[in-house]
Amino acid sequence: MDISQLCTDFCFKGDFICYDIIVAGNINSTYKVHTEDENGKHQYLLQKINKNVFKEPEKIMENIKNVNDYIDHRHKCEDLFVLHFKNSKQGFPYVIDEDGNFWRACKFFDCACFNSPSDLSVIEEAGRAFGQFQYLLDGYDAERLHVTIPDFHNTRKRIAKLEKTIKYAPDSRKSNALEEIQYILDNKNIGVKLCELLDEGKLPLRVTHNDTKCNNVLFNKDTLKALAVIDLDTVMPGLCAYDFGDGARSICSLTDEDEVELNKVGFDLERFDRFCKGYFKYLKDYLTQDEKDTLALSVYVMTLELASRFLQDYLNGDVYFRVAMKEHNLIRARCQIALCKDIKNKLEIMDEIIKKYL
Ligand code: GN1
Ligand code: MG
Repeated sequence: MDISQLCTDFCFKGDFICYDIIVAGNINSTYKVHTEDENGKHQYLLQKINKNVFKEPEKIMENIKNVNDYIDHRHKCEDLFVLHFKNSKQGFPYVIDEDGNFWRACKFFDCACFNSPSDLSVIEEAGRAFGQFQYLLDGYDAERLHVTIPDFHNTRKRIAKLEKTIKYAPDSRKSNALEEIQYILDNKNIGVKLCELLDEGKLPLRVTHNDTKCNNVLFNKDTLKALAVIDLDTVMPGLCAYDFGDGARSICSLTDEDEVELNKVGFDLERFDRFCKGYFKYLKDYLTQDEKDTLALSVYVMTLELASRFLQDYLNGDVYFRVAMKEHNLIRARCQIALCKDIKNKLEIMDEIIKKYL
């Protein structure tokens, strides 16, 4: 990894000084790069795209550019900006290094970012940002988007993939995960509900973000206002339920995604109330009744889907999500399953809260 060469390739101001690894995200690798020239110090963000996950990184960059331009030009808005990537010396929004890795770069913004915030105004802002992002993409022609990961939120296929993996997974891993496997199989009928409604033509396909984790919102460090929605790698045609459900899963969870002490894991209704307040600020008159009716359910479905993805990766030898400790994917799956159980008990109250804001 020749960071200094990448600085030249992306025409960063100044000479390369050093870099820090930014520990965020489970897929791509991110670095903060420091350079210096006669005018002072500069900071940039460099990111290596995970080619195992994104087979055609050029297509992601094309999607991001088009979506950013759409938001910029059609809907100039003051309270949400988009993050533009820099062009390389050759005029591409990426650089391919000598090992064939894809890199992208942008200016470094000194922002705040949260995994599981407890501050209710931060939660409302995170909801507002993702809801507004959805709203701003209204009218964007989904046909113009590359599908960067096919069937990304096809929960039925995700669970089918898990079932296939169970068949050939090593006994050493399978025996550690029997309860978790059972939970997902027992709840498969609920997991496939969004797929069924989509098949029946009841839900409109929209352009969605598809990875509405709390840490994909950047906040102003002082005011704690949401500034930008980032990580547009998975912007694709999708259901409104994907973004709402995954956002609530992540933002209203009492713990990080890999909490080991399962008694601490839970879904917080006070946070959910504020998340909804923010989320629906721009979407009140936009969603169809059928969409509205799926929202509480979507929180459960997206949590179950992620549990099955973590579990599948554990059984498959940890080849997709980056792991930082032994059995990390199993720990994550257990945590998401504990969250599922809590969400299931709260679905009716969640529906009431949703109705209050819609
Ligand atoms: C991955 O890398 P990150 O944290 O943005 C994953 C999401 C998961 C998430 C769970 C492309 O997102 O789908 O919800 O981990 N992204 C991809 O933490 O698979
Ligand atoms: Mg992501």
